[in-house]
Amino acid sequence: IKIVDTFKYGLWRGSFIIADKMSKAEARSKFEGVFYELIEEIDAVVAETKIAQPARDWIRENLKYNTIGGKLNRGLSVIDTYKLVTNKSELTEEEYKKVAVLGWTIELLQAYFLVADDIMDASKTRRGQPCWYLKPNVGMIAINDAFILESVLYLLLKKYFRNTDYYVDLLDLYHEITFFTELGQLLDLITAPEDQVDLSRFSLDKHTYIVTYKTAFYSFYLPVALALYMAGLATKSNLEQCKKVLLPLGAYFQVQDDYLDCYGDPEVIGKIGTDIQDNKCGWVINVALERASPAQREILDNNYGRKDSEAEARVKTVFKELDIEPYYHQYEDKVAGEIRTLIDNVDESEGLKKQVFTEFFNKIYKRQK
Ligand code: DMA
Ligand code: MG
Ligand code: MG
Ligand code: MG
Repeated sequence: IKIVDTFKYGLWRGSFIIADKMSKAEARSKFEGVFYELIEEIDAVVAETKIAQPARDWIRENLKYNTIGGKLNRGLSVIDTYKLVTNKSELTEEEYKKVAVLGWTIELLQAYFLVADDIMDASKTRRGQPCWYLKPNVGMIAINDAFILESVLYLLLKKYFRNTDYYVDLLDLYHEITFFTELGQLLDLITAPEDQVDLSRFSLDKHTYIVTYKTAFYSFYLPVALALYMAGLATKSNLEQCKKVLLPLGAYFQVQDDYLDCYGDPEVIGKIGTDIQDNKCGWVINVALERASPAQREILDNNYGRKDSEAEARVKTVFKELDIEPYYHQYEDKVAGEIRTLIDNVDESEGLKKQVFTEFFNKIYKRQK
């Protein structure tokens, strides 16, 4: 009897897991479907300018190549958060489209940052394909293409939110978060000069500033804040509480990104790591610096930040000796505990839900890509 029960339970649980996966895949493809509609809507606006057809085609290609193909964590979180805080499991078509558009505006912001980031980081691949700026006919036109991706986001905000009472709040939020991301990128870049390796400039404090500004604000705070504005729940207290949880969560996400840059499988993460050769003030090197002996420190000083794969391999050998990998797994558990405490302390009295944060956390905990 026990065996039969276990079997039945297994089947029941198994089908539950499959159903959950299917609904996630469905949610994703429904969201992706909206983007194909948006490409047509954007093209119609571009056409009004009477620009030549090749430019229209170029913009469509830019939109497709750079906006689609990612994990969609940010965009989907806007929809998930909106449904949670409004207590609606189903949305009308019109409401769904609107919140999905809001989700796509973050994906466009992300596309804009990534096209530029890949040029600045001299990256080779992104989402399993060559970086846009490396495409034979693109090159530095990619800089203008990045600007266009950003402009398109405002075009969509205008089309869908111009008549709402929170339109100005959305614009303000976008401008502020974009500026913060640029500040993070600035510190990331000037802490990693190409020809002057000076590891004494690095520190975990500096790293925390970089990752909070370049990643956490736009990837974690922004999706939830957007959903709260649309739900009419963007009170001062709710927004402050979001920051308290989502900035550390986003910093953790960028620590994972730094770790995966060195230890992830390029086939899985869709990009080839560049941080060691780029002299980046990432999480891995900062931990290594805290643990290195004088001899190991000398190897790091002489090999970090060189555009040379043998030097990169020597750096990785020191990382291996320093047991960075097992330390990272301990660190993940420690951060998970801290974030759970932050979530437990969230005050739900103004309509915010702890579940918004637990879902976001579950999306990224122990991620491999
Ligand atoms: C990226 O940091 C931050 C922004 C704002 C794009 P990164 O260079 O580590 O990202 P990636 O590893 O994806 O190139
Ligand atoms: Mg990069
Ligand atoms: Mg970068
Ligand atoms: Mg990275």
